[in-house]
Amino acid sequence: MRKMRTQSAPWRAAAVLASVLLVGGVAACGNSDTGGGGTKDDGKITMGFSQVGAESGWRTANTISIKEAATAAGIELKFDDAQQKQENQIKAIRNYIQQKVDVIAFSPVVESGWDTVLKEAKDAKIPVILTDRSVDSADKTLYKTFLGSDFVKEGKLAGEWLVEQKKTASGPVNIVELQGSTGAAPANDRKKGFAEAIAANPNLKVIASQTGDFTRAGGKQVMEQFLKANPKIDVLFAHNDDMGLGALEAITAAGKVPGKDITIITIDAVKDGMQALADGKFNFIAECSPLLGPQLMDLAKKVKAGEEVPARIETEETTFTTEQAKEALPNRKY
Ligand code: GYE
Repeated sequence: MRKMRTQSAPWRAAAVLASVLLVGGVAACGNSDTGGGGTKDDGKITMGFSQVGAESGWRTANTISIKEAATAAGIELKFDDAQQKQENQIKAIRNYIQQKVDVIAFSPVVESGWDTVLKEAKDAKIPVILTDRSVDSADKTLYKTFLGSDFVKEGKLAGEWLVEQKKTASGPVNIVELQGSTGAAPANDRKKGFAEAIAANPNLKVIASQTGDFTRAGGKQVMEQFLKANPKIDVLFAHNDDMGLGALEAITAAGKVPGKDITIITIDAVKDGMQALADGKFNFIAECSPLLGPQLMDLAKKVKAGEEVPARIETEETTFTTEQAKEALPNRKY
């Protein structure tokens, strides 16, 4: 008894710590109905963000946009790079749940397999915002909103441009396709949109289609194989600029002139891609904007405040020909 009243110094310290944790814990439960996961309600928002990786120029620009926008919005950002692996993203999301962040945002590396971890976030009352890429979960209550591009539309715009270019072609037009990362929404959707558009002209045929993982190295390597296996390639459709840029090296090494012998269509419109387009090495780019940071931070504030947000917010984008790329390049931010 006596011992209990006159605690030793380490015991006292432990008791103080325990009560601090307890108070923190009680406060943590206090704001759950605002949609926040339960950090102390000091008005400050903490966001846990799980990024796909650092596979492309697009991704680099997207990461910078998110970090800068968080600072500008006064949001504390916990950031994790998943290196293009779903298991790393699931681990990061579970960490954020444990840390009781206010909002979780992530760009899912693939579309499928998210229900369990999203359910865990929902049970912990931490709102989730999907950004850039979406998931195929049937239960739409597992996340608050999806902010990003319409990838089917991007693929369609790429295909429609080609249909227009080749409308007088009398013989077969052989197309090779460099797909994005297997299972990723932009890879699935761009493939679909492009295929739908080129179906308008039976002369247009995809003779080979393989993933280059959205990287320059992947684009180069797969294009080398395409060139070896197919003597007549008229068109390359690459699901992003980086794979197209990698493919340029393979095409040049094979003694062909990119943009002339092989028409090149890509998606993204990052600076290096736009430069290739302005130089006539690429022929057409469908834009995909990576500058999602400011909108994401706005959404985080709204969901934390318990406000309703639209289920889908689409990014505005355009397309570029060589002439348009020359005009746009000087003001291109990424
Ligand atoms: O097009 C590609 C990146 O998800 C829209 O991912 C993004 C895609 C982008 O690696 O360059």
